Amino acid sequence: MEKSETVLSDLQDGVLTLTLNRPDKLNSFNEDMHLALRAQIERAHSEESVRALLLTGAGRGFCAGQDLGDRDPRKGGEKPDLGATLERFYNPTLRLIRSLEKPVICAVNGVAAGAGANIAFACDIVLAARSAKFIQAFSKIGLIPDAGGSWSLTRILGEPRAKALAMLAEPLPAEQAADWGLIWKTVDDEALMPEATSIAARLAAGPTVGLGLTKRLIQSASANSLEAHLDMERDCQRQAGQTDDYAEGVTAFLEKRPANFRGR
Ligand code: LHQ
Repeated sequence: MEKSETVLSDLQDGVLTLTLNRPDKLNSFNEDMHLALRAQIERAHSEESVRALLLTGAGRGFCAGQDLGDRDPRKGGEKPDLGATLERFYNPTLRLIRSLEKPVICAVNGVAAGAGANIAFACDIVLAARSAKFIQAFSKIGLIPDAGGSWSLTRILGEPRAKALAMLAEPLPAEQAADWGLIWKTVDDEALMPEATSIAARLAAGPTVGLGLTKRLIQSASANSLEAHLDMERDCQRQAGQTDDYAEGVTAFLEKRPANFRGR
């Protein structure tokens, strides 16, 4: 595996696997990890050879959000501008994940807290180890759920559950998160990476343009009227129908053989 210290990256068969790698700090974000993660997601945007992204964490945790040791209030000084931190680090990463028109799979290998949980919820297909848990830790330190959390929790769960999770900051077990539709599914701990890798490999061998357009449509659905959305489906289907992968998919069906998609 290629090493960039705080984020390990490995590109194989179209799957770019990114491993958050500050295990001693439960992969909490410092500036270096923010920048390394963003650079790798930008790479996924620009490199045609990347056809799926798989995000996970090293060690026993997935990600504990912001590194709280980075800005120790006991050291005094001016009060921090956390809005600037979001603008500079988290928000660009969230936008990059959501706008990447390739599947983003997240394998939550352990605790996901604060922004760590909400980055997971921004991914397309989220699997979690059965022992993992999600914590909206923000209220414990006087903050609001960021990294898109107050948006995604409310959209997915509705106000009652979103408010309770955010205000109480109680750990949500992975099984419960799956039952509530916050994630795709839980798997036995030892099966997490094999299963996530297999899903990522399957999607990386898929019709990338069609999958990307599917992501665009589903993410736009709740903000669109049905009228506007039907038009958008028409336009996306027009585009999908002009890909080589559509021709290959239909040909493979007619020839009763597996399709060999090229991602274009
Ligand atoms: C950590 C952290 C951590 C540093 C574990 N930082 N070291 C955006 C804008 C700007 C600023 C503020 O934040 C944000 C977004 C956010 O994400 S705010 C929310 C920040 N995250 C948290 O509040 C979670 C803090 N962590 C925890 O509550 C616990 O560590 C959890 C529940 C995640 C896990 O608990 P345990 O399994 O009991 O592990 P632990 O607490 O013993 O942690 C293991 C080590 O990791 C430990 O270090 P040590 O040297 O004592 O072994 C922790 O200090 C360190 N660590 N999270 N966020």
